[in-house]
Amino acid sequence: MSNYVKDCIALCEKKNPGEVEFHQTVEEVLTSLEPVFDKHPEYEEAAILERLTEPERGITFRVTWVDDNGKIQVNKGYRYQFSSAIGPYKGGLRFAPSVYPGIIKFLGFEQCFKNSLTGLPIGGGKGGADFDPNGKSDAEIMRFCQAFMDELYRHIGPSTDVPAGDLGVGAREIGYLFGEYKKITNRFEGVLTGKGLTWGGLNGRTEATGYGIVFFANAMLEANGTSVKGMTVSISGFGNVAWGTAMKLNELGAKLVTISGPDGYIYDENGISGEKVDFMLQLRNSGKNICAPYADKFPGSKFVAGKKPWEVKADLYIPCATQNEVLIEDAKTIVANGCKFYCEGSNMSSSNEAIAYLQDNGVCVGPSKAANAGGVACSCIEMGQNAGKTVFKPEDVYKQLYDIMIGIHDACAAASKEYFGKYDLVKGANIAGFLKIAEAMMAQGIC
Ligand code: 2IT
Repeated sequence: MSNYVKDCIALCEKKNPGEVEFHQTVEEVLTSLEPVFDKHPEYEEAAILERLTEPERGITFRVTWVDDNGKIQVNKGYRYQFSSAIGPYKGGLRFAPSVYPGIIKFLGFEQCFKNSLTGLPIGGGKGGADFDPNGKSDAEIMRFCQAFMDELYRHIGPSTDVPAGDLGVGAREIGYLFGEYKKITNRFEGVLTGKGLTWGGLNGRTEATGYGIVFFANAMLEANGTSVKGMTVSISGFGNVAWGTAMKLNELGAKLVTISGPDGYIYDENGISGEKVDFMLQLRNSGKNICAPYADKFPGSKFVAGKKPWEVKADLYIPCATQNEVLIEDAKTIVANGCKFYCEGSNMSSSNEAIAYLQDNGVCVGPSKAANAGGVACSCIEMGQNAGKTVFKPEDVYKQLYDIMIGIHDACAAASKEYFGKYDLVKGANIAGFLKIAEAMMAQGIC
């Protein structure tokens, strides 16, 4: 490894002690950028990596709210604004008990490269809170969102920073956050994306992430002489990303046989399609975060408690739940199952060790920062729709989304060919995403 890359990884670890998820993505991205610094020594002189690994701004704030029992609750809120080199900060908000700076920084750092890959003018940021929405009443969710926005509003704006949803933040939360922003600022503007369709939201945004993942995975398969049509596919999760992925897989003629939750996974040999896919939304809205009820509702399927779906034989695996859901032992299972294709849906689905094992054993890997960029790409289209005070048609959005995902695939493939002389979408995504940001930083001087 070059000294510059090695030193920057070490520096980041030293400056952000204990934030292991952030270290993981920085190591993964920086390591693949090595040949770029051989070709562009000026980037090292301009301290591009030291700057990119340090958020431009990080906000930590107290969120105080009152629960249904009248008890005062205090949570930690965050917004890390990583890079505004190519556009206003853009990225979701995650509400989950596991949220701490290491999670928000990993997501924010990844978001910079993902957003760059879309080809659209959006910088990178991420935020959230260590708040657990599961089991909370609707009124509690609303009070929490209002209290969260009471601080966040002063740091965001349509040309400054535009948050959206992530785990634990869906249409309902975006609604409450938007209502509070509007009340405080007296401005109806595109400050959040993922809004409802009657108040500025974009047709197609809800399913965009999942659809985009399948478009990307299919482009990867086609580059290898095959396609998802007729394939048996195993995915994890049952939330928004898994749902959109399931719909598009079915539409393109694949057979989906698994979904999963923190409680275990569902195996349905008859295929998860039609009303079974709709049922995923009911599971998500139950506020229980479990998938087991699927097996009670649909005879012929089975629930496997406490296990991950990777033990089911499939032609293509798409993790759609959360970070690090595929570890080295899971990668070994996937290889042992004879699978040749793996595409990340959730952000940083796999450990660095798992990716290396899969690739070393001939599995073609699609990285999340490329594959799931369709969500944020449509968020940017939503920003444009709001700025233009107009409404875009679903068919126009789907067409743009498709073109963007194919463009991302081709850009990753071209970058890996140029710098490594092979088809490696993992390295290609990092390089293609990085080059655009680095060029913008160089043009904008030392800041
Ligand atoms: O991880 C992601 O790309 C998102 N959660 C969506 C971000 C966005 O701004 O739409």
